[in-house]
Amino acid sequence: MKDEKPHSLDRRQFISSSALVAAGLLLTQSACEKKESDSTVNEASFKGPLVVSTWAPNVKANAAAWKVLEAGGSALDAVEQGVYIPEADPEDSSVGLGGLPDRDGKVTLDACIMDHNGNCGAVLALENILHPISVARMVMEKTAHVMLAGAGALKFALENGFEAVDLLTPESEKAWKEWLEDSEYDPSITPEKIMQRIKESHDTIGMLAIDKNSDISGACSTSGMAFKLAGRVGDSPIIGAGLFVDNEVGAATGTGVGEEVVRICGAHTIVEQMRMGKSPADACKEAIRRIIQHNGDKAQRLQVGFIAINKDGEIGAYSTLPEFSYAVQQSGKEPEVFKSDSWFDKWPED
Ligand code: SD4
Repeated sequence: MKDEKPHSLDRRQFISSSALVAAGLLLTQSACEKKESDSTVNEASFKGPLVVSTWAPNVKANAAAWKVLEAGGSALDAVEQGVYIPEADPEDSSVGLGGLPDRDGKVTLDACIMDHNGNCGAVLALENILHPISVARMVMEKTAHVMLAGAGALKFALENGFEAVDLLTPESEKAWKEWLEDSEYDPSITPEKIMQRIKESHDTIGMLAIDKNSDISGACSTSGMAFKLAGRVGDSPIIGAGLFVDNEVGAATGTGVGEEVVRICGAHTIVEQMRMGKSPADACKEAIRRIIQHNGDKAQRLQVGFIAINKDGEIGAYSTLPEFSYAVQQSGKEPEVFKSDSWFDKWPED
């Protein structure tokens, strides 16, 4: 276990994003150039833009969000456009098209979005829609509700001009059929499996952005835990768990075993910790500490990672286990990728 004090931002492990791009965005140990870096913008009144996403491959998503922000667009538009990238990527087996299905072979998507006014919208267990994040935004903007689930969410999407598409790719179907052979479900992903997923460049996207007006928005999109029970919903579409934005304080989002995030109201906990004065990194660490406390030894096999930003443009992250990465883009800097500090120094051996 690491010392109680999380590393300050300038001691974070830095991964050159240009190296990642050159390596086809594969995050491997050898591609991880560890350098001293400080991507913090410590100004009294921080003016964006800034965008931060879970997982290294989402430098591509950040680039799409950055286009919107650079042109003076809103953080809300930026996070929606950014999240489109993994949602439409068939190679990303944790989000949108090509997402791994539930144990009945159905791809069911969870997504939510929240803006600087505290408006929010979410879809849960939505099938056959390429961009669940836009349906979540439409729930926010065009209904009196916050969440729509399952068949109702699909009906709403189709009635509002979204097209039905088949999201199960041949690769995901193959993976599901292989899984059916022994049908074991273990949310405590083994190191090999998570390394494989990282190498294959995918996992749930949580994205936070600050625009030129200093307004914050966030979005989160996932196909959820692979081979989950039909109807299972994780943290990602739950406002306060997978995502929370408070324009006075900051925002947080996460990835990993959603049940653990829901149990501690992860993103809201982090924002409230920042409100009480903690840095984003310390606030993320406090949320992780609660997960560790609930789970005892079992926590050593549960990956959860959080990212957070505050109103001053400070960025922080923390995870239960190593290998959680996040991507950052901000004014005057090249896109960057960092490895988060983690509670445990290594994955268990077996
Ligand atoms: C879930 N938090 O459905 C999501 C899964 C995830 O990377 O983040 N995978 O529980």
